[in-house]
Amino acid sequence: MHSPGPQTLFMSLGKTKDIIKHGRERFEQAIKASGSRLCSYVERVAFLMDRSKSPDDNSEPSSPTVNINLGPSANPNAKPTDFDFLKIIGKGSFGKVLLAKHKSDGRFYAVKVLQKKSILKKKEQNHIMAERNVLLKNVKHPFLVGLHYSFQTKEKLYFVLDYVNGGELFFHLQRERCFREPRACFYAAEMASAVGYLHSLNIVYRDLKPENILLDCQGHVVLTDFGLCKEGMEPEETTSTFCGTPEYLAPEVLKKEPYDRTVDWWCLGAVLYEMLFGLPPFYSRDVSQMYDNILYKPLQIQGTKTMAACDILQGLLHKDKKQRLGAKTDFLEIKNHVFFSPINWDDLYHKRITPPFNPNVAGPADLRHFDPAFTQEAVSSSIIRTPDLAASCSSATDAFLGFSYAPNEER
Ligand code: ISQ
Repeated sequence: MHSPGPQTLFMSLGKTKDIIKHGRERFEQAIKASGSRLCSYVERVAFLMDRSKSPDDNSEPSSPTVNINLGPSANPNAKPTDFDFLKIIGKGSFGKVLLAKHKSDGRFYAVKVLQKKSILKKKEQNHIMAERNVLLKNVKHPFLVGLHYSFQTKEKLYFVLDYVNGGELFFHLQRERCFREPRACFYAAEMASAVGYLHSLNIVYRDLKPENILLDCQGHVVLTDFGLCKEGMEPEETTSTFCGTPEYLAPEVLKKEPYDRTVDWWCLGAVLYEMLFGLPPFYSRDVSQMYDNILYKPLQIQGTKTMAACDILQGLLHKDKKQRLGAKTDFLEIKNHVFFSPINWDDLYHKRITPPFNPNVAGPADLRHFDPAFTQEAVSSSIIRTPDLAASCSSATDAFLGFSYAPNEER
């Protein structure tokens, strides 16, 4: 079955040149500088927590023994030892994404592992877990990463996701500096299709940002990290709790004003701008200047872009969310914009449009598009023996190909 995946904290390759050095660090600095309240992933997951104790729980009160309602994706029979964990392919403060091979079916998966402890430590929100929970919705779309199933141990959550190995979109962008309009149009259309679908389920994605946009082996877009999006927002509804990530901050988010689904159209504009120009809109090396630019500086569009491209960027990156493209009829407005006139949306949805770029991956185990920092780290450092993993490790020591064990570290 397919439903949304959890947040991805997945870094891209080669963010070394200044022109492309616009990743997480500078935005994190930006956030610190601004004092904005970032509702972290921790908080976003916390609403899934059920404070009831596990039947087998006899540990200290602070132990992460809560059960989490994983919805229909929960597979009560699954366990970590079902997998051979091969490589780290993504990493964030709350967990890692591992390339894993299922021992029985021999297939490769991306398994996202989250520490319950780190989730609980930060903030607990006793939100009601009901149908409004994203994980309880049957979310399935060609450009959203598929969740096969999920399971939990005492300490961790595991999300068994499609393994997508065409690399991050922005890894390819960084190599090429910018994309021509038809290519940018194709990717933006696939993203818009996915975002429009989420909106139709009253899910606001919020996290459309470089590291969440992958390409599959054919070159189609796959968005990750939408499993814990802000959901249940009716069209007129807003929230003032910023739970986004610091890239592509919309003005209303920066100002800590209520935001709604139009925040996703701002983010789409930011991604499109970066695909066309090689840098995010309003970029400045000086973080506070960049903040100022987002809030007050008119969008500047230089170079030889078409009128259609200029117009859609102006529309999506409108500082006033009420006047932003998509504010009235949501995806329909985006779909009908002249920039997307080359797109047959039905063909797009059914993947009948040949992607403009083929990532040329040899097979499911081909890691060429993943950041060597992760894949090498897997070899050099990072296996941790927590109770959850001890069984997995002891039963299949050489299953962790390329891993060396470092007791007392976390995986
Ligand atoms: C699927 N394939 C590769 C990398 C991934 C990162 C996060 C979530 C899913 C993924």
